[in-house]
Amino acid sequence: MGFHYDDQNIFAKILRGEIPNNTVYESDHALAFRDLYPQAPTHVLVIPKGPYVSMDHFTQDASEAEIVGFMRAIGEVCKLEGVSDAGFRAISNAGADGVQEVPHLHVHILGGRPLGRMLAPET
Ligand code: DGP
Repeated sequence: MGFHYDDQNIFAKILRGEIPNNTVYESDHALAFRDLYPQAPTHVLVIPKGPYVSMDHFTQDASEAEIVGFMRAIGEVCKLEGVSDAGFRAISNAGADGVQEVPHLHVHILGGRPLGRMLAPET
């Protein structure tokens, strides 16, 4: 399967500075900012700066430097947000079944309260 990246997605616009964001952390390869609709006291989105749709796209096509930079950014965000002791959840939704809304890879870092079970029961 080929991956198609739409450079008009909202996170591409954030990366280009066309839309404001509440930045938590930035490096050469990653940007982390607060989710507009937080679902927990800590709800940060970590995105790579490159044009990758999803985790599978990124881990198949990104360079080692991009992958290392992105994963390190997740660690930095956990440290900055102080969630390591109590715990947190990292989620990356992909595609239709994953209910991904924004087609630029992002990892949600959620914490600051007990988060319940990983998945809601099937409805
Ligand atoms: P997902 O369903 O995994 O694709 O989650 C997309 C998240 O992006 C969702 O939690 C809401 C957030 N979001 C959507 N638009 C914006 C925006 O313009 N700014 C910020 N900071 N977050 C956004």
